[in-house]
Amino acid sequence: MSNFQFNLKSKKVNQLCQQTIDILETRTEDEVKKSVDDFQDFWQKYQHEKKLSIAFIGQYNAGKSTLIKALTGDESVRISAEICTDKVTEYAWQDVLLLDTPGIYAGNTEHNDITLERIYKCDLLVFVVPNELFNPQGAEFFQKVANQMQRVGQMVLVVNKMSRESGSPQVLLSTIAKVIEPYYPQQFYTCFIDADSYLKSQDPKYIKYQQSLQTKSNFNDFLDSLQKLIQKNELSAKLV
Ligand SMILES: Nc1nc2c(ncn2[C@@H]2O[C@H](COP(=O)(O)OP(=O)(O)O)[C@@H](O)[C@H]2O)c(=O)[nH]1
Ligand SMILES: [Mg+2]
Repeated sequence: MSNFQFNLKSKKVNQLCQQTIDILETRTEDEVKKSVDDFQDFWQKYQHEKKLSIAFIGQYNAGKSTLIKALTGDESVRISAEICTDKVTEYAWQDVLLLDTPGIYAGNTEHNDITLERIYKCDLLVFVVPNELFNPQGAEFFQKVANQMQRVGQMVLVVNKMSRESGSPQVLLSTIAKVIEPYYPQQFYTCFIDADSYLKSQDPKYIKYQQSLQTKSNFNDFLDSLQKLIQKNELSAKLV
């Protein structure tokens, strides 16, 4: 079922529920009143729970956690050059729920499956690769998410660590295009950033360099990509 059909169906269900409630609310029998109250309790909670969720996925060590920390400013986000967690962790960012995943790495099929299961339920995805781009597991994982899970149009591709020796985005884009065939980098709002520079720009210790760190981070491009993706998917995302 396409998202569009899903939206229409969901709208119709909402309308039917409201009509039924309107009729039932005119009834005075205790049993009916209780059912209406129960339903309204449930409905309120359900509406409250409906939050947009975005999973950060990709290779481990690509900078997924750094990116989440840069977005949320949450000090509890763990960053490490080692594999530091095999769990999916949730962080609140405004009205959005961010999921930090351990990332995909070789010889870890069980945890990779856990990650896959969690991201199935997420509205949108941010796929992070480092400036060296995809390793073989990363490329395979990307294809799995785009192809098998059909998440094209719901995913941003972020190339992180651009402050390192990286080559120009133009050159990187042509390499990316080969890996993600038959798709194009533009379909993934591909952006080139340095999350670590943005994180530093938020640190009072580096206040003197705040502006230059922010420029170097190119973080606004990532925010733009994310904003476009949220706007494009807003209705369907909230209904999932
Ligand atoms: N130079 C540079 N290093 C980064 C950047 N982002 C993350 N790192 C470093 O890469 C390592 C892994 O980062 P982390 O966010 O834990 O990666 P994750 O495994 O994808 O969550 C850490 O040592 C970070 O400090 C970046 O934008 N630039
Ligand atoms: Mg991490």
